[in-house]
Amino acid sequence: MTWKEHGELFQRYKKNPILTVEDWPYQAHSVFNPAAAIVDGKTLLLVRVEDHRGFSHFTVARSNNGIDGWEIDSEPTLSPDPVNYPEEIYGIEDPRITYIDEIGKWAVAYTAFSDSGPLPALAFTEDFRKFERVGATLPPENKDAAVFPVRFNGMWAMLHRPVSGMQGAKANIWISFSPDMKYWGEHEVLLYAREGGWWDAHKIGLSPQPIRTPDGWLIMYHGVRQTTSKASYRLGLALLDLENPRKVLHRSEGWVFGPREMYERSGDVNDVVFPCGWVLVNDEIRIYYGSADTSVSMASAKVSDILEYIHECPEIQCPEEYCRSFEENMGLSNDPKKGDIKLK
Ligand code: BMA
Repeated sequence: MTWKEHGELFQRYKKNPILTVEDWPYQAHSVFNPAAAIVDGKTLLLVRVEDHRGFSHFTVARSNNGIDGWEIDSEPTLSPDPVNYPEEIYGIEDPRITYIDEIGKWAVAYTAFSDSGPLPALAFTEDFRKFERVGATLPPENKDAAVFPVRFNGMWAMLHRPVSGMQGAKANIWISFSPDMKYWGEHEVLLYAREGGWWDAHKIGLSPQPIRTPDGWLIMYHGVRQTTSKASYRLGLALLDLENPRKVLHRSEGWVFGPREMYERSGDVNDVVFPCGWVLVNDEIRIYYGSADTSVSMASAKVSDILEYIHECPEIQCPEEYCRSFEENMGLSNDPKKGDIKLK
């Protein structure tokens, strides 16, 4: 059966979950939302581990085949350091890792849980043993950050998801730029949450780090559907222009993966699939995801299927549905042909 017939682009590994707290070499409550990369020929997961206070830290798990035989660090690999970085007082969460060739290091973007709410923070590492922190990159409330591996016109770029206190405001994915990965500016919305009945209405956020394909930057994002009884976290894709990542070329209409199995539907937080990392293995992309905020699972899709799929998704030219609320609320009109929002 092809992905077009069964409706989900990514296929679960049949022995999911691949890592649970029972596998952990020390006492913990849950293991989930891992970043992922291929390092020295092995699959490396930087796993979010929640302790019995409810605070999270990161621990590395390495495997030759990316499926089993995990070697897990015997103690936390990166712990919160609230003495030097007070924004980490309630822990560190949801890492995304990107190799930055120009500086020969991995950038680890993560959420620091401060006493004013979550915010994006950044650290670098060469070996996933020692880490140098940049610290907080943007103020709260903001999450789901990852950096691109290259500069655009001399500037580094980062995706992230600020949340506004304004009633009814949507939580959209933003892009920001920096000359040095420390000072971030030129903030603008990249991808809007949709409205009404859409699976990705009102709240979206980046999932794994952006990856470069010949056709553009592929990003995976989560959409949060709120119903009277629960929220469901599902996943969609978008393709950004290679030279100018501010430009969205294509975006999913339906989700490509969502909670279905028991280990995704029931856990610490029900109905959640939440990948923070993906890797390329031969001709497939594997996503490593937190299942129900409780365990780590894996799913994969062929690169050729992903590219075929994303090209069949609508071209995004600031379609009416994303701009309508601006138009109505702020006296703006849009010009969908040019992809512009213009003042009346
Ligand atoms: C998001 C993040 C994730 C979590 C998800 C579901 O806001 O905090 O860490 O997996 O909610 O609880």
